Amino acid sequence: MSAAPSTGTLITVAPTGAETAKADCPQLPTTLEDLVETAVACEAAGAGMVHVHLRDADHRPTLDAARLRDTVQALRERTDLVVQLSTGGSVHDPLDARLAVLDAEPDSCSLTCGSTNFGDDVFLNPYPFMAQLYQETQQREVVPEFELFDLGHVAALRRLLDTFGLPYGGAVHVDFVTGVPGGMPGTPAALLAGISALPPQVSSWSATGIGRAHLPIAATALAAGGHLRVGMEDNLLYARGRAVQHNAELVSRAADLARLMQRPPLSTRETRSLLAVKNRRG
Ligand code: KMH
Ligand code: ZN
Repeated sequence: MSAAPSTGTLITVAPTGAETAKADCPQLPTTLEDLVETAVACEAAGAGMVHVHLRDADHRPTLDAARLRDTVQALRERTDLVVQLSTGGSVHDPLDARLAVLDAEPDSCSLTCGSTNFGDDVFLNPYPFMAQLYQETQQREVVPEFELFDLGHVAALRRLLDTFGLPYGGAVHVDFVTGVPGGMPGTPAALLAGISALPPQVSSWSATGIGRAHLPIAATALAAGGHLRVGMEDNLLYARGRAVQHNAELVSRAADLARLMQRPPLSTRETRSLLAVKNRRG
């Protein structure tokens, strides 16, 4: 394993995602007001970073440039969270619109390290797209979070780092997204295989499990020295038969688990230092 186990836990909240319809889940935060309220509550509950997907006025996924900018600004004004914009968007978003997300000048952005079958769809990430996105993050001083949905993505991450060097800031943070139908399974064994394949440049890693993999993957990540991503992008059930009512519930539970494991949540200041994000707050 390349990354040294951390004494604290970065908790990333992914509150919305692009897959769940508002009609199916009225408590999903889809407006700017919802998102800011969610971010404030999740920061208070122990989150250090927010992974953001936007919705339009009809609650559908959007990469609208003005909305992205307004959202980054609002989250910076109302929270101290590291603001990470998704460049994955939805499976229907074109690659050029996904690259343009960086125009909103987030602290961090996601960068998925390969294509994945995604239910009945394909989440497309050809290597030239990844390479261009990565180099743009370096030029624009945005810290990428490398998203790994499959073991092959770990090999592509190694290729990116060996070819283009370290990200802006010098830290390499990756996030295992396990349990997507078509990606690596949401099992401890699969996560541990991914961790053991990480290239030596990786300085920290987190993990999330989709749906019922959420808790087992969180427990495994904590036990193995990693960080956590939670949120309604990944999991809509708090327990069997009990829907998540607010993302802060998932963050609170993750924070409790982290404290129980003697690895309390990192503050936003510690999170910025771990990820080596640029200070864009003046
Ligand atoms: N919505 C998925 C197709 C990311 O945010 O970068 C892609 C995704 C990954 O959620
Ligand atoms: Zn996402």
